Amino acid sequence: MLSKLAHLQAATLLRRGLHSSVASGVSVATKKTVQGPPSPEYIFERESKYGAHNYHPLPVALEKGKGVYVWDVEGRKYFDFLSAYSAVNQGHCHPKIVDALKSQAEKLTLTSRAFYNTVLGEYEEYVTKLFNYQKLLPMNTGVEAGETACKLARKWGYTVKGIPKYKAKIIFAAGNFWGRTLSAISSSTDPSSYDGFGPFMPGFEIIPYNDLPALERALQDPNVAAFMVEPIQGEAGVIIPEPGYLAGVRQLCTQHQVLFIADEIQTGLARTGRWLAVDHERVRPDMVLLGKALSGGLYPVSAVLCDDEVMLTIRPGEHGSTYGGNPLGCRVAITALEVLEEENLVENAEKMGALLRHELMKLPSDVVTAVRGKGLLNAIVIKETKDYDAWKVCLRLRDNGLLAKPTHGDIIRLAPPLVIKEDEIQESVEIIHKTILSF
Ligand code: PXG
Repeated sequence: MLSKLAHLQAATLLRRGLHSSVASGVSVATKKTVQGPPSPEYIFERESKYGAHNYHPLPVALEKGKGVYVWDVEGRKYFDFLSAYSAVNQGHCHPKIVDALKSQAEKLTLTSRAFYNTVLGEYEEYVTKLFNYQKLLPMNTGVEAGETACKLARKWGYTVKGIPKYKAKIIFAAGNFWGRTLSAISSSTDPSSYDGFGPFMPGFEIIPYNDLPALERALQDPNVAAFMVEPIQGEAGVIIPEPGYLAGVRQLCTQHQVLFIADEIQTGLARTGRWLAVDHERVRPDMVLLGKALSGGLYPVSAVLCDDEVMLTIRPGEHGSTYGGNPLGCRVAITALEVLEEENLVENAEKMGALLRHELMKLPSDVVTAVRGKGLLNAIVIKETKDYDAWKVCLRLRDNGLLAKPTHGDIIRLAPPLVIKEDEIQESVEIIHKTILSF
């Protein structure tokens, strides 16, 4: 019986074009029999051979994570200073969130929205009360939250503001990043996002970031329905607007009857030392987009928050998603938010972030030309020379036990999970110092 099963498995692997020796631990890359998990080289090569080449990962093959640490297949331990682009704010494999996922997975995972489930309403009540909005619309990925916000803004524009049919405009800020769908790249100013993928979504307009006069000019057009903006631009390299920008956005949007959509997918949920990054300026957007850490890295969960005036413009059948609002995702999200509350991760992000920047300021300014950030969303700018650049710095950080990823060539984002403690900040800063001084 067993050998028949093994034979069947081997046959399946071969049908998939995978050599059966893969399963028995023979490395295609090294052509050597390996004990235990496959070698990093094998993992890199297999992904390259069978997967699309739409990413350029740092060469490290991870197998395990716990809190602020991850381990590679050879047992080497690293500080994770990317946190899956701020999705694992609660730390890797948080035991309380893992338990919630396990027990809900054994009960009910997906019903679709054709029927009610016991968890969705509980989740919607919890999140809307936490953030003080009347309604929530559940989706899965961040980019779907952005798409949802654009649809809501257009519908509101036609049915409430009175914009002539199909004339609605949405304004975005240059340098924005909200995902990879055709809509998201239509608002992008980064050629690596949009080049080769046109034609683009009509009705989108781009103005400079952190530029209130430009916004004021754009809002003169009565067909503008919304302005969608990140309170701090994450992917652009942790770009922090001038103090007063978000308050100015709020004021201008109110004045011109335009919806202020805050994309808090990377900045929200305690990352910047506040529940939402807009809280730094005590402003209340008309729509808030959440994702990433909403599930603590266990499951794709995203959400749009807004009030009835906007949310109820979409009626049954006009929007949705098979997995959106599923009980497994909702249970995970409730628990992920509880962890942020119970472990005071807002306060910890604020405190540890200040300490991290204080230490990073001591780096030699001929290599590190800028240090910036809020809470635990930080970046350093590396001066590029013929001998080194941000990619090389990240490779050496990896060799010294810390994982980070460059963005835009010369910027390294430093954003560890928010559960990081003071001694761990000190230890990681020592790694960063040692690495920078080695150049
Ligand atoms: N908004 C912001 C501000 C983001 O940073 C998204 C929306 C889209 O989220 P999803 O879940 O659709 O990826 C993001 C995503 C990556 C990557 O390739 C993602 C982000 C930043 C850098 C890389 O995984 N942010």
